[in-house]
Amino acid sequence: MGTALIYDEEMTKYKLLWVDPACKIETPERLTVSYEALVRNALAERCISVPVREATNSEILLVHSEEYLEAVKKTPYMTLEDLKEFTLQYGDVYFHPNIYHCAKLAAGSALQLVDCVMTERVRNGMALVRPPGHHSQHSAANGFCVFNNVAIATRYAKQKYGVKRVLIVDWDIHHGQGVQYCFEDDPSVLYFSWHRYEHQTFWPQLRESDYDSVGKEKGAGFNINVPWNQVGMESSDYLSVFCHVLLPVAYEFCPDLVLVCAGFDSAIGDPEGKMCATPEIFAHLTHLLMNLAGGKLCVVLEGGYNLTSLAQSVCQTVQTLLGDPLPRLANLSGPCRSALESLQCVRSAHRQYWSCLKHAASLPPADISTKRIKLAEEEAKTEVGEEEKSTEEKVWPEPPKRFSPPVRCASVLPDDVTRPDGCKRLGADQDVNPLTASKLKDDDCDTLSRVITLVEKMEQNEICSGLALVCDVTVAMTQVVQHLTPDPVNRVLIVCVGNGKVPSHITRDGKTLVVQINSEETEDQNSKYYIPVFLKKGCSDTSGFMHAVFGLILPLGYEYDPNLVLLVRMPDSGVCDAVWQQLTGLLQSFAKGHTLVLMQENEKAFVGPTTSVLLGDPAPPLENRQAPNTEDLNVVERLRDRLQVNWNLLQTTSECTGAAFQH
Ligand code: SS9
Ligand code: ZN
Repeated sequence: MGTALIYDEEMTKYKLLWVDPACKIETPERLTVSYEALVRNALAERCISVPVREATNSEILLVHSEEYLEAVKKTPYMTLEDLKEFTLQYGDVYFHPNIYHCAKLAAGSALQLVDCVMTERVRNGMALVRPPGHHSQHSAANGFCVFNNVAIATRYAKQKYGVKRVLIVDWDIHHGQGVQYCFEDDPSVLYFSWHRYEHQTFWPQLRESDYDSVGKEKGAGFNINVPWNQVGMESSDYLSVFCHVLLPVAYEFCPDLVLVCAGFDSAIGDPEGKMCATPEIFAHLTHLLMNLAGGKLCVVLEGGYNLTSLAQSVCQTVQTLLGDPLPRLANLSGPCRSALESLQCVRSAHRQYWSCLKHAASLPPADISTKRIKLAEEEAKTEVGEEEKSTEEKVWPEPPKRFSPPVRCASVLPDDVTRPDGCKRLGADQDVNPLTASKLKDDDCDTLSRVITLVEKMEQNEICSGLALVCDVTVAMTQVVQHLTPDPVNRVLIVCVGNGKVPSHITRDGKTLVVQINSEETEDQNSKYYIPVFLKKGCSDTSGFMHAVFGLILPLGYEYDPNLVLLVRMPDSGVCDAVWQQLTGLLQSFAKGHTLVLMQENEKAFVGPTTSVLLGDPAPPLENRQAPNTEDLNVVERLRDRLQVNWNLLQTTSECTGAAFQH
């Protein structure tokens, strides 16, 4: 199942015809540079090219009023003067004789994408469109947007395919207020947006873009706003919000379809956003959404006004949709103080709606709003100086080419286990380095030497990921760590699922990071590098387990930045298939996808589900939508409290005492 790419040159055929400094950044080149970069990087040819179509009147009317549609319909026949005047009734938008046609194609592109994904002709896809959509409203154009492409696609998916729950992730740097207004009272659509806000001083300067607009009536809790109150936010800030707000809530929501309002004005170099996250972050944001909704992910372009940054970000996104290994994100600093403040506010505003946030810190609302007003005043005073220093252009290195090893997944399996399709079996003789083999004197010698060979081939980038069935996972994990740790560049993240002792020469080597999810208490409780997560029902509790994945494993993994992930399935772990597959999929965020899965010989039944995920198939959705139990939530909370001094990405409040704050 492939990735759809929807693009048509026709959507480059309108532009600003008069002088308007607010609109001059929205140019036809935005689309041509994005598409040309996909062609140049041989990504376009790997996608399934899907033709555009016009959205019909009735499709546009799913979101917009008849009066508005009729008014826009007249624009192709207007004179320049009429167009200028028509434009004046709306904010930050321009009209052109061909924009109505393009707006119908942009909305139609989003619908084509939904059709392809829902009928399973493709797994996922991206639509490169102009004009964007997320600011446009029932009866108004706004912020370069004419029709609300993603909102129309959402209603269309619900109507045509009976989709029950849609998640909209708006990672554009502007608040998609048009999308918010459309679904404010609708609990079947979860709308998430982060946006430059600066205490309501940044466009569109709406009170309702703040964190306390959570949705209305039945839709309360289904609108999540993350205001950025400072510019210069980095990858760490974005990842914190994904780990500590969006992902836990999204998994609890359990969508049938995910749509992305994919604006890349949230990337470094953008003149509007003024943020500092490098284009590689979009590879990760995309990947983190790819295991929701069984992989049904439709990415629709919104903003992005630095042509270099835009093209690079589009490539990162599409390459991830295609399933290539992710780039490493080195030296993540942890979230800045202002980001933590926003995070804390959002989590506290939503704690009453989502059980995964039940234990989030609660702030007295009065206190927050006083702070908001006070900070807004300070902001206003410094505004002049701010404008002056921001004139220098940002520079950043071009994202390195993402390399796909010739073998995506290799296995070391006993002879009686059938090798899953697409997974290379590591042969006994020719592939094994004789030096390695001779070092091991064990009954399990042959298997273990093949495991080491697999690790070596991963180091040499000949193999991306691997799976081995061994007679003792603890022995195998020890061998792998001993093989790798002497080299100072190697950092191994071990994720242990289930009970059993991890040898202390691993947990105490001061280097290897071990996270173990278990139901038996272990003695070591105070180390930076050995993190036992004691859950009451152990790995068999889906919500508690996933809570630990988002709140601990993902942020720790990002900050640690391993070059190998060892995923160890302890005997009788009790973890269910879907949870195991989700974990396996999410761990591929790290170490360029170099994950080695170790399982006990008798767990043959899990070979198929594991390799399918290692080969890039999405994990099945977690249908069990029970609330995690209070004790487990507490355990994760306490661990975060203890560890956030060492690991900045675990922070969720700005009132932390121990850690040093960055930027
Ligand atoms: C110029 C103000 C431009 C409109 C931005 C619309 C972006 C749509 N400083 N405001 S993604
Ligand atoms: Zn934008």
